[in-house]
Amino acid sequence: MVDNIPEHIAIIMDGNGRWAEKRGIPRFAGHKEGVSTVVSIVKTAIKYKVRVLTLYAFSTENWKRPKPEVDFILKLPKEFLNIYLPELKANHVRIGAIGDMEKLPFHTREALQYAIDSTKENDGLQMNFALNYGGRDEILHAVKAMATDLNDGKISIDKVDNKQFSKYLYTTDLPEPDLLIRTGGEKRLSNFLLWQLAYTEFWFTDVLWPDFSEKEFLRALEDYGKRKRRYGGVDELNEAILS
Ligand code: V0D
Repeated sequence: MVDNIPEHIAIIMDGNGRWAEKRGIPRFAGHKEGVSTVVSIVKTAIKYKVRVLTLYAFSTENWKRPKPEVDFILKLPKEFLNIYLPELKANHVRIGAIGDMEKLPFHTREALQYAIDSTKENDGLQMNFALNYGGRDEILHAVKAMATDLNDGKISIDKVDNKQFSKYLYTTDLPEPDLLIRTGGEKRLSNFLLWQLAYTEFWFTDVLWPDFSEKEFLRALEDYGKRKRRYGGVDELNEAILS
């Protein structure tokens, strides 16, 4: 039994290249296999009534990879959507994106924009892809947008607080993640959702993303269900001891 299902799950889908290298096949084959994991994890998320899923698909640092690998990765959204968009729509999925879309190739943006537009009325799982996303860039982007509004007199400086500021982030209107999962063995944030993860529970696994199964996903959900979240306060037992 899995109870206390997180409302918003963020995932760093790491280990695709290494998965392929271990098999002596090209790295792009690992990315392709990673797409299958996305499909299976989305199905599981729908089954367990997760409200929001945010997947780290392409970071601002990923441009440093060899050009053929980057080109291949940036074709995946269109390929994915050509096959799965009808099924996602049938399941009421709403697609969103976070990151700086302007630097992405036209074919990537076009496929993504179509998916966003044609699912915007859906009320099922909100599925966000972080594309050309970097947490520090996101914060800078928000600061600049807010400074412009301050300058134009649209907001006043004494009304600026955490809530107000967070409206300028790419994640406007999204709840903060309850659970962050990172596959592939690394235990770091790699510039993902820096502001939004302030109170999020972290769960790490050595399993590489192409091998990340429903069973492993449920382990993360079960583990999360057992944790007590305090948001900087104390839990009831501690409160009783301290008083
Ligand atoms: C590569 C593992 C699906 C991570 C999964 C452009 C690395 C496979 C999408 C996708 C990627 C994005 C937007 C959308 C629909 C699907 C995707 C990228 C990488 C970065 F609307 N998989 N996938 N996007 N990989």
